[in-house]
Amino acid sequence: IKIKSFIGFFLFFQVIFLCPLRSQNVIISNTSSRNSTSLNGKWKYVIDHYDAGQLGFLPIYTNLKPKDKTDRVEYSFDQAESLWVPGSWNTQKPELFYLEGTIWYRKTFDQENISKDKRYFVYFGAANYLSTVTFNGKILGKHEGGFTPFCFEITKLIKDKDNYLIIGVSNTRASDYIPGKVTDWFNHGGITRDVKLIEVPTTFISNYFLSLDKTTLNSKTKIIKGSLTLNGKAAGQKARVTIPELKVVKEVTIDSTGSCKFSLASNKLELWSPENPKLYDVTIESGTDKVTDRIGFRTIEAKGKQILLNGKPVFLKGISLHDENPLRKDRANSKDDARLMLGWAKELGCNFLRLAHYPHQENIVRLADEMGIMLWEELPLYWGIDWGNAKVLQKAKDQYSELINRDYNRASSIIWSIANETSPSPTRNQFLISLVEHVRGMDSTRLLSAACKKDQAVDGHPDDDYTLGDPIMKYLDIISFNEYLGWYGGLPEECRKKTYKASMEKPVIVSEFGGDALQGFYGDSLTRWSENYQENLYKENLAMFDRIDGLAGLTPWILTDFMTPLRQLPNVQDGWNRKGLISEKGIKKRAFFVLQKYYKKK
Ligand code: GCB
Repeated sequence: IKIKSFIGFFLFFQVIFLCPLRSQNVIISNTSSRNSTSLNGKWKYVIDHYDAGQLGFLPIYTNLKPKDKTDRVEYSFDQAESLWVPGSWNTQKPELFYLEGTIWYRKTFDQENISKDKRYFVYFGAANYLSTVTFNGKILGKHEGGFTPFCFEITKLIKDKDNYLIIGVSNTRASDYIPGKVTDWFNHGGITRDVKLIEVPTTFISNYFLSLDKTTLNSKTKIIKGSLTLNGKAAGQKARVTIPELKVVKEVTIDSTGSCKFSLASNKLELWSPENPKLYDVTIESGTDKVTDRIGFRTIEAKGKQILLNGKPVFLKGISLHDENPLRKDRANSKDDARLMLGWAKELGCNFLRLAHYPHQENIVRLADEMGIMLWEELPLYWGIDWGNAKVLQKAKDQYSELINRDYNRASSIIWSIANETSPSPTRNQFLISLVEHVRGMDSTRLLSAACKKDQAVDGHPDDDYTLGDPIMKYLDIISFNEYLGWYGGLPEECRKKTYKASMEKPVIVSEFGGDALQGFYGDSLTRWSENYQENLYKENLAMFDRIDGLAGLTPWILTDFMTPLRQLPNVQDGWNRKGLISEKGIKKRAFFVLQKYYKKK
């Protein structure tokens, strides 16, 4: 009997946990303008090394406590230690540094004035990678993907006292995940971005998309096209969109699908650009709900070999970066972190950033809007993706939808990149073409690209004249490629005899180049790992890329040194990729000034 009941218990939890509980399909965009309570701070945690909770062996999420002295409960949140949220767990305790597994987090809270006319949601800016979200002992669902936001409704479960939100987060790597098993960045685990309790009316503004109609770019009267979606009983409900500075007020009626489209006209619209990052206060109201935002309007196009911002050619003076604050050795998760990175990029002379290799925190995208820095955003479709797996394709589409829903209204974000360094093959091409269709179907206000791989010969490049011809480029607006001549093959002086040309009439971005240098280590220009080598590599590479016909921008690899278990050369790397132009202590290397000078002249 005992065995039977154990098996029954086990199967019950297996069913609950292994069935593909997907996250609720609810979108609440622009959460900073919502009525919310921060759930950041200290959370109690229980480590689950064998994934017993995720698999259903141990019902950790029920938050059990022994009822009396005879009772057996094999975990305890009450006696557990705490972790800060947001923040990856790795650098908070030495024993968690390389942990790849599951941690269950618990936050308890009281909620006064619960109203019957409101709905309540728990919102996570991001948790890496697989999350099982539970509230007051009930499983709400799972979310997969380490870098995009998700939320779950708790309206029927919330109480005025002793609520407990328990989330199991696993950062275990797997080949059918995005990213796959091997990356060149640190696998920061846990709840890495803000957590909020959001209160909205029963019918609320879920999301809205506003953009400049590009056909009116050269007209005196410019048109802003928009759409807006409500969640709840919305059909027939009125909504109002206001841009006070433009004296624009529009009343609309929500249709039976819960959405509506509209257009706004203005003779006075100033366009957003790096020189004039003009943002307008926009208010959207419906019923008792009201959301305010600051939105810029611009167009971005690829014409021939040029990228046109608001109809004028623009050269993208960029740099790549990870969403990590090297000084704090954690995922970036605040406005301060964003300010630090964008401050360095500005100092370098950048008007453009590649947010590699996954969606970065929303704060940096919003700050880029304010500061006038254009952005390339991407998903971790990186080395080793299981291209033939239809489920993986669906995951990629879901992650892209979450990202577009979050950032559609950000004028700074001008490029969606669909992959990094992936080798052409029929299954990979098919996967990416399908993703292109998905992304274009949701958003026609940005350009598409992919950081393509340029196959490297181990001993340098046999061909001096190289044609960029990845078949996926046909489906994209911009041709981008990563090139490590002088680092992974050849010495920097080889750059002098190389040429690159695109196989299509499209603008070209060099999406990566670079080499490692240990800050403070000097040698001559041939001494590997020295600042001098990196400095020379930058000079030679920049001169080489300058010869590309149609060069429209560069995002060298990378703004700062970053954590990665892949790089362990003692006394040089020690767990850091050293291709940064700035060290993990915040000190600039020589190559920083080479690029700064180059951008000054451009
Ligand atoms: C690349 C990858 C990037 C790596 C870099 C390197 O091509 O896209 O993620 O960190 O090379 O340093 O090797």
